[in-house]
Amino acid sequence: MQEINVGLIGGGFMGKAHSLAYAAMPMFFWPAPAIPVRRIVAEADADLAAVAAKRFGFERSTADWREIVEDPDVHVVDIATPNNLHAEAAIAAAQAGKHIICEKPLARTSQEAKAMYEAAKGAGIVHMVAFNYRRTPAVALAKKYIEEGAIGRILSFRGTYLQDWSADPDSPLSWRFQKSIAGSGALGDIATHVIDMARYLVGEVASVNAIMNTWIADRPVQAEGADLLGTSKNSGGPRAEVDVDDEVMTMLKFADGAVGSVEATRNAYGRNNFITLEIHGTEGSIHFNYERRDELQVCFASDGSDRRGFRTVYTGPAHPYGDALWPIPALGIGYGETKIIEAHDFIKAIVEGGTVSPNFADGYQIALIEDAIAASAASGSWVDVPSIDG
Ligand code: NAI
Ligand code: SOE
Repeated sequence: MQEINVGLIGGGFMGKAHSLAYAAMPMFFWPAPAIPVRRIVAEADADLAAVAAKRFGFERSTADWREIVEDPDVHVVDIATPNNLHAEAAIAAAQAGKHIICEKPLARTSQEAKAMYEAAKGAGIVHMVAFNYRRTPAVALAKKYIEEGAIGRILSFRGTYLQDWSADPDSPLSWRFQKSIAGSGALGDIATHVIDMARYLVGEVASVNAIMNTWIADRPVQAEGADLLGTSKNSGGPRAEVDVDDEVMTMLKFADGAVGSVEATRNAYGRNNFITLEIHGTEGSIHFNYERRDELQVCFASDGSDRRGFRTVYTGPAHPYGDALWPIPALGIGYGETKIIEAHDFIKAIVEGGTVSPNFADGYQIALIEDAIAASAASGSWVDVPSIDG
Protein backbone atom coordinates (compact mmCIF):
# COMPACT_ATOMS: atom_id res chain seq x y z
CA MET A 1 0.00 0.00 0.00
CA GLN A 2 1.25 3.49 -0.87
CA GLU A 3 2.75 5.57 1.91
CA ILE A 4 2.38 9.36 2.20
CA ASN A 5 5.06 11.05 4.29
CA VAL A 6 3.81 13.87 6.48
CA GLY A 7 5.72 16.84 7.88
CA LEU A 8 3.79 18.60 10.62
CA ILE A 9 4.48 22.21 11.66
CA GLY A 10 3.16 22.98 15.14
CA GLY A 11 2.65 20.54 17.99
CA GLY A 12 -0.09 22.22 20.05
CA PHE A 13 -3.82 21.48 20.14
CA MET A 14 -4.08 20.95 16.39
CA GLY A 15 -0.74 19.13 16.22
CA LYS A 16 -2.32 16.60 18.57
CA ALA A 17 -5.57 16.38 16.59
CA HIS A 18 -3.83 15.96 13.22
CA SER A 19 -1.33 13.39 14.55
CA LEU A 20 -4.18 11.35 15.99
CA ALA A 21 -5.97 11.56 12.65
CA TYR A 22 -2.97 10.29 10.65
CA ALA A 23 -2.48 7.39 13.06
CA ALA A 24 -6.15 6.44 13.25
CA MET A 25 -7.26 7.07 9.67
CA PRO A 26 -6.37 3.56 8.36
CA MET A 27 -8.01 2.00 11.42
CA PHE A 28 -11.30 3.61 10.42
CA PHE A 29 -11.02 3.78 6.63
CA TRP A 30 -9.91 0.39 5.34
CA PRO A 31 -8.58 -0.18 2.84
CA ALA A 32 -7.02 3.22 3.36
CA PRO A 33 -6.24 5.33 0.29
CA ALA A 34 -2.64 5.34 1.58
CA ILE A 35 -0.84 4.98 4.88
CA PRO A 36 0.18 8.37 6.32
CA VAL A 37 3.67 8.16 7.79
CA ARG A 38 4.46 10.66 10.54
CA ARG A 39 7.93 11.56 9.28
CA ILE A 40 8.97 14.88 10.84
CA VAL A 41 7.51 17.49 13.16
CA ALA A 42 8.62 21.10 13.68
CA GLU A 43 8.11 23.10 16.85
CA ALA A 44 9.19 26.52 18.07
CA ASP A 45 12.41 25.17 19.61
CA ALA A 46 14.39 21.92 19.64
CA ASP A 47 13.12 20.74 23.04
CA LEU A 48 9.47 21.31 22.15
CA ALA A 49 10.06 19.59 18.81
CA ALA A 50 11.66 16.53 20.46
CA VAL A 51 8.73 16.23 22.86
CA ALA A 52 6.24 16.58 20.00
CA ALA A 53 8.00 13.82 18.04
CA LYS A 54 7.89 11.43 20.99
CA ARG A 55 4.34 12.27 21.98
CA PHE A 56 2.79 12.34 18.52
CA GLY A 57 4.77 9.48 16.98
CA PHE A 58 7.02 11.28 14.50
CA GLU A 59 10.33 9.76 13.40
CA ARG A 60 12.28 13.02 13.58
CA SER A 61 11.97 16.57 14.87
CA THR A 62 13.28 20.00 13.98
CA ALA A 63 13.22 23.54 15.30
CA ASP A 64 13.20 24.88 11.73
CA TRP A 65 10.00 24.32 9.75
CA ARG A 66 11.92 25.05 6.51
CA GLU A 67 13.67 21.71 6.94
CA ILE A 68 10.28 20.06 6.39
CA VAL A 69 9.51 22.09 3.30
CA GLU A 70 12.94 21.36 1.82
CA ASP A 71 12.93 17.62 2.63
CA PRO A 72 12.48 15.68 -0.66
CA ASP A 73 11.11 12.77 1.34
CA VAL A 74 8.09 14.77 2.58
CA HIS A 75 4.90 14.62 0.47
CA VAL A 76 2.51 16.57 2.74
CA VAL A 77 3.14 19.74 4.72
CA ASP A 78 0.61 20.11 7.52
CA ILE A 79 0.44 23.64 8.96
CA ALA A 80 -0.92 23.65 12.53
CA THR A 81 0.72 26.78 13.91
CA PRO A 82 -0.78 30.08 14.97
CA ASN A 83 -2.12 32.00 12.00
CA ASN A 84 0.92 34.24 11.46
CA LEU A 85 2.95 31.37 9.97
CA HIS A 86 0.26 29.99 7.65
CA ALA A 87 1.04 32.11 4.59
CA GLU A 88 4.83 31.94 4.72
CA ALA A 89 4.91 28.18 5.29
CA ALA A 90 2.17 27.39 2.75
CA ILE A 91 3.72 29.47 -0.01
CA ALA A 92 7.14 27.89 0.59
CA ALA A 93 5.56 24.41 0.65
CA ALA A 94 3.63 25.04 -2.58
CA GLN A 95 6.79 26.28 -4.29
CA ALA A 96 8.49 23.06 -3.18
CA GLY A 97 5.64 21.03 -4.73
CA LYS A 98 4.25 19.67 -1.46
CA HIS A 99 0.58 18.92 -0.87
CA ILE A 100 -0.72 21.14 1.93
CA ILE A 101 -3.30 20.97 4.66
CA CYS A 102 -3.47 24.26 6.55
CA GLU A 103 -5.45 25.01 9.67
CA LYS A 104 -8.17 27.65 9.63
CA PRO A 105 -8.51 30.54 9.22
CA LEU A 106 -6.45 30.17 6.05
CA ALA A 107 -4.59 33.41 6.84
CA ARG A 108 -4.60 36.61 8.86
CA THR A 109 -5.76 38.73 5.93
CA SER A 110 -7.36 38.28 2.53
CA GLN A 111 -4.12 39.47 0.93
CA GLU A 112 -2.24 36.57 2.53
CA ALA A 113 -5.05 34.16 1.63
CA LYS A 114 -4.94 35.29 -2.01
CA ALA A 115 -1.17 34.73 -2.21
CA MET A 116 -1.59 31.25 -0.69
CA TYR A 117 -4.39 30.36 -3.09
CA GLU A 118 -2.40 31.54 -6.11
CA ALA A 119 0.75 29.69 -4.99
CA ALA A 120 -1.19 26.44 -4.45
CA LYS A 121 -3.11 26.75 -7.70
CA GLY A 122 0.06 27.52 -9.64
CA ALA A 123 1.88 24.55 -8.14
CA GLY A 124 -0.88 22.08 -9.03
CA ILE A 125 -0.78 20.49 -5.60
CA VAL A 126 -3.68 19.24 -3.46
CA HIS A 127 -4.60 21.89 -0.90
CA MET A 128 -7.08 21.87 1.95
CA VAL A 129 -8.10 24.26 4.73
CA ALA A 130 -9.05 22.44 7.91
CA PHE A 131 -12.65 23.53 8.53
CA ASN A 132 -13.39 20.10 9.96
CA TYR A 133 -16.85 20.70 11.46
CA ARG A 134 -18.54 20.25 8.08
CA ARG A 135 -17.27 16.66 8.30
CA THR A 136 -19.36 15.92 11.37
CA PRO A 137 -21.62 13.12 10.02
CA ALA A 138 -24.79 14.97 11.08
CA VAL A 139 -23.70 18.10 9.17
CA ALA A 140 -22.92 16.00 6.10
CA LEU A 141 -26.36 14.38 6.52
CA ALA A 142 -27.93 17.85 6.55
CA LYS A 143 -26.15 18.52 3.25
CA LYS A 144 -27.53 15.26 1.82
CA TYR A 145 -31.10 16.13 2.83
CA ILE A 146 -30.76 19.61 1.32
CA GLU A 147 -29.34 18.24 -1.95
CA GLU A 148 -32.18 15.71 -2.13
CA GLY A 149 -34.68 18.55 -1.74
CA ALA A 150 -36.03 17.17 1.53
CA ILE A 151 -36.56 20.66 2.99
CA GLY A 152 -37.29 22.37 -0.32
CA ARG A 153 -35.86 25.74 -1.28
CA ILE A 154 -33.81 27.24 1.53
CA LEU A 155 -35.25 30.42 2.95
CA SER A 156 -33.04 31.10 5.95
CA PHE A 157 -29.91 30.02 7.85
CA ARG A 158 -29.08 30.80 11.48
CA GLY A 159 -25.66 29.85 12.82
CA THR A 160 -23.94 30.39 16.15
CA TYR A 161 -20.53 29.60 17.58
CA LEU A 162 -20.53 30.43 21.30
CA GLN A 163 -17.74 29.63 23.77
CA ASP A 164 -16.77 30.94 27.20
CA TRP A 165 -13.09 30.14 27.57
CA SER A 166 -12.07 33.82 27.37
CA ALA A 167 -14.97 35.37 29.29
CA ASP A 168 -12.80 35.94 32.37
CA PRO A 169 -10.87 39.25 32.06
CA ASP A 170 -7.88 37.51 33.70
CA SER A 171 -7.75 34.83 31.02
CA PRO A 172 -4.37 35.53 29.38
CA LEU A 173 -3.52 37.53 26.29
CA SER A 174 -2.45 34.52 24.24
CA TRP A 175 -1.71 34.67 20.52
CA ARG A 176 -5.47 34.52 19.78
CA PHE A 177 -5.86 38.08 21.17
CA GLN A 178 -3.04 39.65 19.13
CA LYS A 179 -3.94 40.97 15.70
CA SER A 180 -0.35 40.66 14.47
CA ILE A 181 -0.52 36.88 15.08
CA ALA A 182 -4.18 35.95 14.79
CA GLY A 183 -5.41 38.54 12.25
CA SER A 184 -8.75 38.85 14.03
CA GLY A 185 -10.54 37.50 17.11
CA ALA A 186 -13.82 35.59 17.23
CA LEU A 187 -14.35 36.48 13.56
CA GLY A 188 -11.41 34.52 12.12
CA ASP A 189 -11.16 32.01 14.94
CA ILE A 190 -14.69 30.68 15.22
CA ALA A 191 -17.20 32.61 13.07
CA THR A 192 -15.31 31.30 10.03
CA HIS A 193 -16.26 27.71 10.94
CA VAL A 194 -19.94 28.68 10.76
CA ILE A 195 -19.41 30.68 7.57
CA ASP A 196 -17.78 27.59 6.05
CA MET A 197 -20.84 25.52 6.93
CA ALA A 198 -23.20 28.24 5.69
CA ARG A 199 -21.47 28.17 2.30
CA TYR A 200 -21.40 24.35 2.30
CA LEU A 201 -25.09 23.98 3.14
CA VAL A 202 -26.73 27.05 1.61
CA GLY A 203 -24.38 28.63 -0.94
CA GLU A 204 -22.33 31.74 -1.60
CA VAL A 205 -22.65 34.79 0.66
CA ALA A 206 -23.41 37.93 -1.36
CA SER A 207 -23.53 40.66 1.30
CA VAL A 208 -23.30 41.21 5.04
CA ASN A 209 -24.36 43.66 7.73
CA ALA A 210 -22.36 43.23 10.92
CA ILE A 211 -21.55 44.33 14.46
CA MET A 212 -18.20 43.62 16.14
CA ASN A 213 -17.19 44.32 19.74
CA THR A 214 -14.20 43.96 22.03
CA TRP A 215 -15.59 43.53 25.54
CA ILE A 216 -12.32 43.07 27.42
CA ALA A 217 -9.88 45.80 26.46
CA ASP A 218 -6.76 44.34 28.09
CA ARG A 219 -5.59 41.01 29.47
CA PRO A 220 -2.60 39.69 31.43
CA VAL A 221 0.26 39.03 29.05
CA GLN A 222 1.02 35.36 28.34
CA ALA A 223 4.63 34.46 27.67
CA GLU A 224 5.23 32.68 24.35
CA GLY A 225 3.80 29.24 23.86
CA ALA A 226 0.68 27.30 23.11
CA ASP A 227 -2.62 28.98 23.87
CA LEU A 228 -3.96 27.40 27.06
CA LEU A 229 -7.47 28.52 26.09
CA GLY A 230 -8.32 30.18 29.38
CA THR A 231 -7.19 27.31 31.58
CA SER A 232 -4.41 29.38 33.16
CA LYS A 233 -4.90 32.73 34.91
CA ASN A 234 -2.33 35.42 35.43
CA SER A 235 -4.25 38.07 37.35
CA GLY A 236 -1.22 39.74 38.96
CA GLY A 237 0.92 40.13 35.86
CA PRO A 238 1.32 43.02 33.46
CA ARG A 239 -1.59 43.59 31.11
CA ALA A 240 -1.62 44.59 27.44
CA GLU A 241 -4.24 45.72 24.95
CA VAL A 242 -6.51 43.30 23.12
CA ASP A 243 -6.61 44.51 19.51
CA VAL A 244 -9.03 41.94 18.10
CA ASP A 245 -12.79 41.42 18.39
CA ASP A 246 -14.38 39.36 21.18
CA GLU A 247 -17.77 39.14 19.51
CA VAL A 248 -19.20 39.32 16.00
CA MET A 249 -22.78 39.18 14.76
CA THR A 250 -23.70 39.47 11.13
CA MET A 251 -26.75 39.24 8.94
CA LEU A 252 -26.21 37.54 5.60
CA LYS A 253 -27.80 37.69 2.18
CA PHE A 254 -26.98 34.62 0.10
CA ALA A 255 -26.50 34.84 -3.67
CA ASP A 256 -29.57 32.68 -4.31
CA GLY A 257 -31.87 34.91 -2.24
CA ALA A 258 -31.85 33.10 1.13
CA VAL A 259 -31.16 35.20 4.23
CA GLY A 260 -29.25 34.36 7.39
CA SER A 261 -27.21 35.25 10.43
CA VAL A 262 -23.99 34.21 12.15
CA GLU A 263 -23.13 34.99 15.78
CA ALA A 264 -19.80 34.19 17.41
CA THR A 265 -18.26 34.94 20.79
CA ARG A 266 -15.71 33.41 23.14
CA ASN A 267 -17.24 35.28 26.11
CA ALA A 268 -20.60 33.48 26.55
CA TYR A 269 -20.56 31.99 30.05
CA GLY A 270 -22.07 28.53 30.02
CA ARG A 271 -21.42 27.88 26.34
CA ASN A 272 -18.52 25.58 25.51
CA ASN A 273 -18.44 24.62 21.86
CA PHE A 274 -21.99 25.70 21.06
CA ILE A 275 -22.08 25.52 17.30
CA THR A 276 -25.68 25.55 16.14
CA LEU A 277 -27.13 25.57 12.66
CA GLU A 278 -30.81 26.03 11.87
CA ILE A 279 -32.05 26.01 8.31
CA HIS A 280 -35.62 26.63 7.24
CA GLY A 281 -36.86 25.63 3.80
CA THR A 282 -40.15 25.64 1.93
CA GLU A 283 -40.63 21.93 2.78
CA GLY A 284 -39.08 21.59 6.22
CA SER A 285 -36.38 22.54 8.68
CA ILE A 286 -33.05 21.22 9.96
CA HIS A 287 -31.42 21.89 13.34
CA PHE A 288 -27.92 20.85 14.51
CA ASN A 289 -26.12 21.47 17.80
CA TYR A 290 -22.47 20.38 17.93
CA GLU A 291 -22.75 19.71 21.66
CA ARG A 292 -25.14 16.87 20.62
CA ARG A 293 -23.28 16.06 17.45
CA ASP A 294 -24.62 12.51 16.92
CA GLU A 295 -28.04 14.02 16.36
CA LEU A 296 -29.70 15.82 13.48
CA GLN A 297 -33.11 17.35 14.15
CA VAL A 298 -35.39 17.42 11.12
CA CYS A 299 -38.96 18.54 10.57
CA PHE A 300 -40.80 17.84 7.32
CA ALA A 301 -43.81 19.85 6.15
CA SER A 302 -45.17 16.67 4.52
CA ASP A 303 -45.83 15.14 7.94
CA GLY A 304 -49.47 15.43 8.97
CA SER A 305 -50.13 18.60 10.93
CA ASP A 306 -51.18 16.50 13.95
CA ARG A 307 -47.66 14.96 14.14
CA ARG A 308 -45.43 17.55 12.56
CA GLY A 309 -42.41 18.51 14.65
CA PHE A 310 -38.69 18.00 14.96
CA ARG A 311 -37.58 14.38 15.06
CA THR A 312 -34.09 13.17 15.99
CA VAL A 313 -31.97 11.15 13.59
CA TYR A 314 -28.93 9.59 15.33
CA THR A 315 -26.10 9.27 12.85
CA GLY A 316 -24.62 5.83 12.30
CA PRO A 317 -23.73 3.32 9.59
CA ALA A 318 -26.55 4.46 7.28
CA HIS A 319 -25.23 8.01 7.16
CA PRO A 320 -22.27 9.86 5.64
CA TYR A 321 -18.92 8.26 6.59
CA GLY A 322 -20.97 5.62 8.46
CA ASP A 323 -19.18 2.63 6.93
CA ALA A 324 -15.89 3.85 8.33
CA LEU A 325 -16.98 4.88 11.82
CA TRP A 326 -18.78 2.91 14.52
CA PRO A 327 -21.20 -0.02 13.90
CA ILE A 328 -24.21 1.27 15.87
CA PRO A 329 -25.79 4.77 15.81
CA ALA A 330 -25.23 7.01 18.83
CA LEU A 331 -22.08 5.29 20.11
CA GLY A 332 -20.59 8.76 20.04
CA ILE A 333 -18.94 10.82 17.34
CA GLY A 334 -16.10 12.95 18.70
CA TYR A 335 -14.01 15.88 17.56
CA GLY A 336 -11.28 13.36 16.67
CA GLU A 337 -13.52 11.61 14.17
CA THR A 338 -14.04 14.84 12.22
CA LYS A 339 -10.27 15.17 11.90
CA ILE A 340 -9.88 11.50 10.90
CA ILE A 341 -12.46 11.97 8.13
CA GLU A 342 -10.68 15.18 7.08
CA ALA A 343 -7.32 13.35 6.88
CA HIS A 344 -8.93 10.57 4.85
CA ASP A 345 -10.50 12.91 2.31
CA PHE A 346 -7.25 14.87 1.95
CA ILE A 347 -5.05 11.78 1.47
CA LYS A 348 -7.60 10.25 -0.93
CA ALA A 349 -7.49 13.38 -3.11
CA ILE A 350 -3.69 13.15 -3.21
CA VAL A 351 -3.70 9.48 -4.18
CA GLU A 352 -6.43 9.91 -6.79
CA GLY A 353 -4.98 13.14 -8.20
CA GLY A 354 -8.19 14.99 -7.39
CA THR A 355 -9.25 17.99 -5.34
CA VAL A 356 -10.87 18.31 -1.94
CA SER A 357 -13.08 20.89 -0.24
CA PRO A 358 -12.77 23.14 1.58
CA ASN A 359 -9.55 24.18 -0.10
CA PHE A 360 -7.53 27.37 -0.44
CA ALA A 361 -10.13 28.83 -2.83
CA ASP A 362 -12.73 28.40 -0.07
CA GLY A 363 -10.31 29.78 2.52
CA TYR A 364 -9.68 32.84 0.35
CA GLN A 365 -13.40 33.40 -0.31
CA ILE A 366 -14.07 33.17 3.45
CA ALA A 367 -11.31 35.74 4.01
CA LEU A 368 -13.15 38.09 1.63
CA ILE A 369 -16.35 37.53 3.64
CA GLU A 370 -14.37 38.38 6.82
CA ASP A 371 -13.18 41.61 5.17
CA ALA A 372 -16.76 42.52 4.28
CA ILE A 373 -17.91 41.80 7.85
CA ALA A 374 -15.17 44.02 9.29
CA ALA A 375 -15.96 46.79 6.79
CA SER A 376 -19.67 46.57 7.56
CA ALA A 377 -19.06 46.68 11.32
CA ALA A 378 -16.95 49.81 10.80
CA SER A 379 -19.43 51.56 8.49
CA GLY A 380 -22.71 50.27 9.94
CA SER A 381 -24.08 49.45 6.51
CA TRP A 382 -24.51 46.49 4.16
CA VAL A 383 -21.30 45.52 2.33
CA ASP A 384 -21.16 43.33 -0.79
CA VAL A 385 -18.73 40.40 -0.80
CA PRO A 386 -16.51 40.21 -3.89
CA SER A 387 -15.86 36.84 -5.50
CA ILE A 388 -12.35 35.40 -5.73
CA ASP A 389 -13.09 34.97 -9.43
CA GLY A 390 -13.56 38.74 -9.78
P1 NAI B 1 -1.61 26.13 20.02
O1 NAI B 1 -1.26 27.43 20.63
O2 NAI B 1 -2.21 25.05 20.87
O3 NAI B 1 -0.35 25.46 19.33
C1 NAI B 1 0.43 26.11 18.36
C2 NAI B 1 1.78 25.46 18.39
O4 NAI B 1 2.56 26.01 17.32
C3 NAI B 1 2.52 25.73 19.70
O5 NAI B 1 2.90 24.50 20.27
C4 NAI B 1 3.71 26.58 19.26
O6 NAI B 1 4.88 26.36 20.02
C5 NAI B 1 3.88 26.13 17.80
N1 NAI B 1 4.66 27.07 17.00
C6 NAI B 1 4.68 28.42 17.08
N2 NAI B 1 5.56 28.92 16.21
C7 NAI B 1 6.12 27.87 15.55
C8 NAI B 1 7.11 27.75 14.55
N3 NAI B 1 7.72 28.82 14.02
N4 NAI B 1 7.45 26.51 14.12
C9 NAI B 1 6.84 25.41 14.64
N5 NAI B 1 5.90 25.47 15.62
C10 NAI B 1 5.55 26.69 16.06
O7 NAI B 1 -2.55 26.47 18.80
P2 NAI B 1 -3.67 25.55 18.15
O8 NAI B 1 -4.91 25.66 18.94
O9 NAI B 1 -3.13 24.23 17.84
O10 NAI B 1 -3.95 26.38 16.80
C11 NAI B 1 -3.11 26.21 15.68
C12 NAI B 1 -3.92 26.54 14.43
O11 NAI B 1 -5.03 25.65 14.36
C13 NAI B 1 -4.50 27.95 14.39
O12 NAI B 1 -4.47 28.41 13.08
C14 NAI B 1 -5.92 27.76 14.87
O13 NAI B 1 -6.80 28.75 14.38
C15 NAI B 1 -6.25 26.40 14.33
N6 NAI B 1 -7.23 25.65 15.11
C16 NAI B 1 -8.20 24.97 14.45
C17 NAI B 1 -9.12 24.20 15.11
C18 NAI B 1 -10.19 23.49 14.34
O14 NAI B 1 -11.18 23.08 14.94
N7 NAI B 1 -10.02 23.27 13.05
C19 NAI B 1 -9.08 24.04 16.58
C20 NAI B 1 -7.98 24.78 17.19
C21 NAI B 1 -7.10 25.54 16.48
C1 SOE C 1 -10.67 28.41 20.25
O1 SOE C 1 -11.72 29.30 20.05
C2 SOE C 1 -10.79 27.19 19.36
O2 SOE C 1 -9.73 26.32 19.65
C3 SOE C 1 -10.74 27.56 17.87
O3 SOE C 1 -9.47 28.06 17.50
C4 SOE C 1 -11.08 26.34 17.01
O4 SOE C 1 -11.11 26.66 15.66
C5 SOE C 1 -12.38 25.71 17.48
O5 SOE C 1 -12.67 24.59 16.74
C6 SOE C 1 -12.32 25.35 18.94
O6 SOE C 1 -12.02 26.53 19.67
